[in-house]
Amino acid sequence: MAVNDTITIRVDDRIEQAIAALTRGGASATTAIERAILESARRAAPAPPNAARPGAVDSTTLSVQRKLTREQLLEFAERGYIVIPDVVPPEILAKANEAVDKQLKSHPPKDGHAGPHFMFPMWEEEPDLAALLRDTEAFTLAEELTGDGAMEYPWQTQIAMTFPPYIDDRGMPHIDGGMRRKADEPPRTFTMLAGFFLTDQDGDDSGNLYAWPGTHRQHAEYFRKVGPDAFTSYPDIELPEREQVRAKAGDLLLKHYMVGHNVGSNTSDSTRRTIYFRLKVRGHDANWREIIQDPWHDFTPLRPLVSSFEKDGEAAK
Ligand SMILES: O=C(O)CCC(=O)C(=O)O
Repeated sequence: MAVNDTITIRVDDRIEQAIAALTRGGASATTAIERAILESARRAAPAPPNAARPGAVDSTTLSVQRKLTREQLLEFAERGYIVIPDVVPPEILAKANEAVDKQLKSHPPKDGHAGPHFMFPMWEEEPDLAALLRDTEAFTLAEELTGDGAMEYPWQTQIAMTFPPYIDDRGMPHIDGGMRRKADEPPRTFTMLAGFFLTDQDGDDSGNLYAWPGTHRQHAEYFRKVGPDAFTSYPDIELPEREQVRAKAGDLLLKHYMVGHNVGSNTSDSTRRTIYFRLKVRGHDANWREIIQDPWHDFTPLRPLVSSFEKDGEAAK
């Protein structure tokens, strides 16, 4: 071929998607390739025996590539949230706690404060918090609910602390990002909340998130009835019994965006620490009206599973 000949290369869409998935979150190409090699080695590794807790892996090596079980997928679809044990290895957990200590120095609560204290560092500002999502299996597990390569890393982190003693007696959930919004502003919806527990919350009233299971489906049904623009206040639904989300430090919560939730009481003798990330499927924002009426809009892999409990119109489209 002569030097000046032109070669036309047609880049396959799938290659473009793979490159986008590898370099998302601003990773350099080298880091992305290293990550891909590690991930592929993890997938190939045989699973060691592990009898600690159901679904647990060896958290010191994280040598097993975990998959959500069919039961976990069904539980997420039906109840709207799951807790996956032992996702964060101890060294990543320790560094995340140090990052929270650092943030507390610059954003301390008032002396004697009791109750919730939230801080919202940017994703790039606290790499040791971003590592919870990026350097563990968490993001891959989350994408089992939405499809591989479907989501992007978030731009912000939430540090949620509850200083004891605190009793939350509101008795009501909320949905993030829409309540009390101005009608001409779009709500700040997202796909899924990923929560990392930095402290044990395996008993009651230790700052556990309150969740109202199944309300993602009830809310969607409500918005199908009254229209999505009614999302300026809490939907008028019959609430199920509230639950306290129980987990140990190092566990991961995956919660459907539309599940009603709230800050929980902390009558224990220690401060509760949880880190949240609000994850979105690419292109999510343009579709918020459809999304709040169809709980499976962003959750393509769940659609074939939901026929056992979906009602009229809730079906995958
Ligand atoms: O404190 C928590 O864990 C929940 C916080 C919350 O409800 C929110 O940020 O929307």
